[in-house]
Amino acid sequence: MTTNTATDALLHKGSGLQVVVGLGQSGLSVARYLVAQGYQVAVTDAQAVPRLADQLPDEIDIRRFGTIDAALLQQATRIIISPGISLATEAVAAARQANVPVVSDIQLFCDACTVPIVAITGSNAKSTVTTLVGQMAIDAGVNVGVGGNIGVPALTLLDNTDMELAVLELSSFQLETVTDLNAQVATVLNMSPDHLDRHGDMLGYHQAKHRIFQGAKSVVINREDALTRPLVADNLPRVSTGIHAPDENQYGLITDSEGDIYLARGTEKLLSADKLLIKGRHNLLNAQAALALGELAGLAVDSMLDTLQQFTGLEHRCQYVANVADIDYFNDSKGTNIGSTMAAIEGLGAVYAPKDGKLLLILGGQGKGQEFGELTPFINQYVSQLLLIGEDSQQIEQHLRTANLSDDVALHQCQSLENAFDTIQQVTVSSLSQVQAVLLSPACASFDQYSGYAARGEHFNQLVDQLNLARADSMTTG
Ligand code: UMA
Ligand code: ADP
Repeated sequence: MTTNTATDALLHKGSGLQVVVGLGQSGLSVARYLVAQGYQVAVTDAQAVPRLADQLPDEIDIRRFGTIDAALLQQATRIIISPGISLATEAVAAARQANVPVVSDIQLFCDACTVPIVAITGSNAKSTVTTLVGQMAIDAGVNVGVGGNIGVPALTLLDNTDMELAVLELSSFQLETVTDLNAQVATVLNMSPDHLDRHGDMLGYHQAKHRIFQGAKSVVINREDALTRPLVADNLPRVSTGIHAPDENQYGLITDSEGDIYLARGTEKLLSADKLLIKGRHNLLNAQAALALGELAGLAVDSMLDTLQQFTGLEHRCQYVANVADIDYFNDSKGTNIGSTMAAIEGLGAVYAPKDGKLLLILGGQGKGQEFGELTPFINQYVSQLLLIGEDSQQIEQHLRTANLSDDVALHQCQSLENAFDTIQQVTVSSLSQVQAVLLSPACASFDQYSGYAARGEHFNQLVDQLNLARADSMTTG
């Protein structure tokens, strides 16, 4: 791959000061990239001692830490903002007001990238689908770079000069300052409320996500979610996904007379759903999205179907942990908004309901301005025990009760996961609870109690292990 912004390190000398705001993973990648391009670069971060400061290139001598330096931002020719920093931050808003352009690392990436881009956003399933498409490309023999919100800063993909395809997971934060991403294929997988504390309302969130379609050459849409359709560019090649039987040129599900479900394209059955290792209706949609994106990026169908049959899913996403005392434990710590938690309750609830089983659901953390009442119908149908944790647990209870939480659902305020496990032991003693599965799917961010969803999920797994050991001990001593 060649890059548009080429190798001459002197090229951009004298073109003004580039100010990198936020020195996390993406800020560091931007600073390194811009220095290599020959720009004059300054960095500012609200932390007094940002963790990555000692990894900055020596050429950067303007380093303003401890507060985002408003005066520095006013001197910038261009600001490159990190996704975790809101455009409403006072110093940033003032610079925008003064007409200083503000872009993200993703803008720099797409300006420089000369290979086709598969661009993936959505409220949920981004990492799952991004990983799948990346794996499909590898298995098809394509030299692919996978990055973006998934944890690999996009600009670092440019280090691979042999890259033939870039697959990007993009968050609304990364997209809100992007113009003309020019993806080969772009998708919004699904839309449900998230990050409303940052975007103000659903409209702001929707507008940010839909910037992914700017300049796209083709699109993948979800037929059952109107909010995933681009509002403009109706003439672009598009392939759709959905849970119903597909028309020509669409992906969908066909159920045969035996009740067996198949992934299908048009009238052609591609693969029995039983052959997938990832379970639940939402994962059938994810598989279709990956096939549709891969098709529009030029990958061969047979190879993609092979990949699908090998894919075991990602950790902390409806991950089966263990069976303890006849109860299955599932870690869905990555369920950080109500859309993902609905999918988890519905997907797993439908597995246990035919056996008269109910779920014990652990919910709560930082609520991010969501309306939790929307979960109530799913909880009333599939959950018998509801355990609330985290800083917004009282507010969550209030939302659920206002939305007519059933009296058949026993609600416990537990504050922490440790307390929740004490409660689990008390309430599951009686078979009257009907609990056959414990599901951690918090619908909330974890930052009130953990460094991130992975730490929360690992803590859950650890508590399940302890429970298992305690039970094994009591069986030997008893
Ligand atoms: N900072 C400030 N002021 C603020 C907020 C942050 O100065 O108001 C500074 C912090 O002190 C820190 C730096 O900014 O030094 C952190 O920047 P960042 O929060 O943008 O984090 P990065 O390390 O650059 O990681 C970002 C994404 N983080 C966020 O969007 C919050 C990562 O997504 C992404 O993987 C990475 O870039 C590489 O592209 C994480 C995420 O949580 C996984 N994403 C959200 C999600 O998935 O829901 C959107
Ligand atoms: P993201 O990167 O968008 O957060 P992940 O693949 O990490 O997506 O999954 C996040 C959460 O969403 C997990 O709890 C997962 O079980 C759930 N999930 C996965 N696919 C879907 C889907 N199609 N619809 C709703 N929720 C989903």
